[in-house]
Amino acid sequence: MGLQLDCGRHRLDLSYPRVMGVLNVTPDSFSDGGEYLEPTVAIRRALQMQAEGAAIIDVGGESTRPGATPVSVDEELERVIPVIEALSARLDVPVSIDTSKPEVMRAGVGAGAAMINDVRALRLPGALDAARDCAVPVCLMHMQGEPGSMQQAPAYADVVTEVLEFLYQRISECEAAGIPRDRLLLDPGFGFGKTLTHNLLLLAGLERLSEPGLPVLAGMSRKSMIAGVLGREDGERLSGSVAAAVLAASRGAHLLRVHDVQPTADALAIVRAVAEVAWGKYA
Ligand code: YH5
Repeated sequence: MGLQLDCGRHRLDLSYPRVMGVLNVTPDSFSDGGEYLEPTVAIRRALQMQAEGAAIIDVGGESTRPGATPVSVDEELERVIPVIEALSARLDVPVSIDTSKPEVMRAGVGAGAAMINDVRALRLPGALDAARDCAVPVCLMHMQGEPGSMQQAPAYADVVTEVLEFLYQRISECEAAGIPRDRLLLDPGFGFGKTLTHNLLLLAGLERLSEPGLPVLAGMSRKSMIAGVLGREDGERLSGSVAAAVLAASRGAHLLRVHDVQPTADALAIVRAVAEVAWGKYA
């Protein structure tokens, strides 16, 4: 048995690449058009993603896209808590809460969330303590700058090394705050304070993110880096997103955060099958 992540009453088997399905409960998100504000609609979509092979559903109420408006604690709670309550009662797979706010972490885990996904890597005041008290796995993501301004002039001397150094720093802050290391996942934060070239360098060098020995999460689905390579800003990003997920999985990513679950799960089944024969499991 390979890597297993303990998520309360759930176990997440990360011994082969798995899909995290994105469920936005934001009215201002452009990929999903705010259609998931209604809990009944959110539940239907989450059940569909589960049936399509998602191993975990990521629920987020704060849009962190470039230029998105900040959301108050109360607004974020109103958006995500009813959805998390409904989903954790109905789904067979765990739910993660995509938030940076300590109050939302506590309420989300209280409502049944089995993982915290924080694009700010527990840097907001009180977030380390909240995550420690919640006692669920936490994904630490790298971001340069803040969502409002992060795409203005991203700069690195060596993007892979700097992202890795940031994540090592966050791991040690977590350990100092009493969060056990085996509860952490790492994410390079594609699109968060990075140019297209930075994003491609991170994907090319993703294997180095396994150096700390923690599970790696990658989220490139429908992002501008996909459109940037294709040279068409708007339009179809599915094939590009699936290709990026395959490349990340083949470089050791354990969890792929995606909007299009079925096609990604199919593509990852091929990665898994090839990896398993290459390990000599069936030779
Ligand atoms: C991530 O990478 N991303 S929210 C812009 C898009 C499309 C999608 C321009 N939360 C991540 O999905 N959590 C988000 O088109 C995340 N890793 C983790 N752990 C941004 C997003 C998106 C942005």
